Formats: sequence, structure tokens, C-alpha cells
Amino acid sequence: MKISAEELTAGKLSPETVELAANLIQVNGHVIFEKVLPDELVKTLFDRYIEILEPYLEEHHDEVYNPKNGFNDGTNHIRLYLPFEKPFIDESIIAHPFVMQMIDRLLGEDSVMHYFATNTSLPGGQKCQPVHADTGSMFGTRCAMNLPISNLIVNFPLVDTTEDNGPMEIWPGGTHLLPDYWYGPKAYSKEKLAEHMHSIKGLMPAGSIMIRDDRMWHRGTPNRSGTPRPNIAMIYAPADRAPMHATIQIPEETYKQLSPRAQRLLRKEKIGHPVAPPKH
Ligand SMILES: O=C(O)CCC(=O)C(=O)O
Repeated sequence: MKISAEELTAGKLSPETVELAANLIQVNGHVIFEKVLPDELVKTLFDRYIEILEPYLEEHHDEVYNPKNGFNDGTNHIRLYLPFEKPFIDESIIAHPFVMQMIDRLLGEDSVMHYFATNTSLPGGQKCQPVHADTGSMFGTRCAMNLPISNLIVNFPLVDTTEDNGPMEIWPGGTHLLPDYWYGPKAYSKEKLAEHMHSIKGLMPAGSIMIRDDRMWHRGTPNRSGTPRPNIAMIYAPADRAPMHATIQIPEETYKQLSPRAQRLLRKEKIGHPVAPPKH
């Protein structure tokens, strides 16, 4: 979706945009707000991310590129948890006003953020990831109904995402609307089904926002360019659906400096812990 100049200037989506975007997520599994972050901020984020990523890859080369390492087996995809520090914790990343409007509308005002990481398609990948949802079933094989949205994943691409540089491929439409047991290990192979289904590439300019139901099927694709393609990835959930174990380490001083909304979003995380170094 294109966001109007008035909405961008006001930092607030109109009620009509919120309604349309919410319905798109409900019906189509995702929405993309095209290019909402300023170029300068995206560049700062990208540059700092690369400063972290490159030494990390060097130091952990054998683990990251180990063929036994699940998704990184020839896909050259890496998930890197981000340190909770600037510039990554800019309020327009962790509590972007447009995202907050969507969270309020779809998950409720008492929501939390419980995941802070990046997904990067690195150059040289040879194959796609398996088609997957980012969640399992909530009730094993026992629930044959589709459940309400529990987790919204928010992605900020830090470069233009093109056909060439490993865009996320998605299966929108109905893959988030299946009975709960379909997200469990006994479900029919998503991989086999997806081959016969309609998919699209999540192409979007740097600084866009993709908001998606964590059940929507997707996969990382190989990056045929020479530059990493990182997406910041955060997960929001209603407070009563947050995972039992917190993962984001936030020093007390950093927490105090956050806006009241960001503090509320992060209140269940590890406040008073030193910033954790990046890890995959
Ligand atoms: O960022 C992407 O291209 C998708 C990555 C992904 O789905 C994953 O690593 O689980």
C-alpha cells in the first residue's frame, strides 16, 4: 500500500488506511506499507548492521555455513538477534506509529514485543529455504479450527528488495487461515503443496514495512547480488500470549529512556540486563 503524504507527515494513518490494512492482514496474511522510513535512518541502520554482521560471519563462519545448520544449509540465510542498542532501537523501528496503530487494531492495546532480530539473505546462496510458517500449532493435533491472530511479525527491509537479492517469497491468500493442527508437525508437506500454489515475491523499497500473520507460509530465496539483504524482524503479541521466557536484554538506563509506549511493549523482557552481543 502507498501511504499518503499527509499520513507520512502526520505520522498517523487515517482510519480508512488502518481498516484496509487490517482487513488485508486478516484476509491476505500480510500488508506492505511502501517506503515509510527516511533514507538517512535506513542507511544508518544498514551500515551499522553490516559493521556487526561481517565480523560475526568471520568469527562464526564454520557454524553459520555448516551444512548441518538447518536453514543455513546452502541457503546462506542467517538469523541474527540484534543487540538492544542504538541505532536499532530507534522508536521508529521498535514502536513505529503506523505499526502501533495496526497492533492496537489487531492484537489490542495491551500488546508486547517479544522478539528482536534480523533475517538476512547473504550473497552466494544456492537454494531456497523450505516453505514454512513461523509458528507451530497451538493445540497439537487437537484443534481443527482456525484461531485468532496471535503474533504479528514486522519486517523492515534495509535495502531495496528485488528479484535479484533474495526476496522473501510468500504464499498469501489463505495459508494463515488454516485449522490450528495444520501448523503442527503432522500436517501435509507445505513444500509439496506450495509447488502447486500461487506465490509472490515480497518486493519492496528499503524503509518499507511488512506486517504479516506469523502463520502465513513463506521462504527465503537465494541472493544473487553481491550485497546482503537484511530485514529487521520483530514480533508483537497480546500480553497474555507472550512467550513465558523473555529473550531481549535491556539495560535499566536504556529502558528508562524509551517512550512510555515502548516501555509498555518491552515490559516483560529482561530489563536490567546488559546488552546481549549479536548471536544467531
Ligand atoms: O527474510 C527472509 O527472506 C525470510 C527468512 C525466513 O523466513 C526465515 O529465516 O525463517
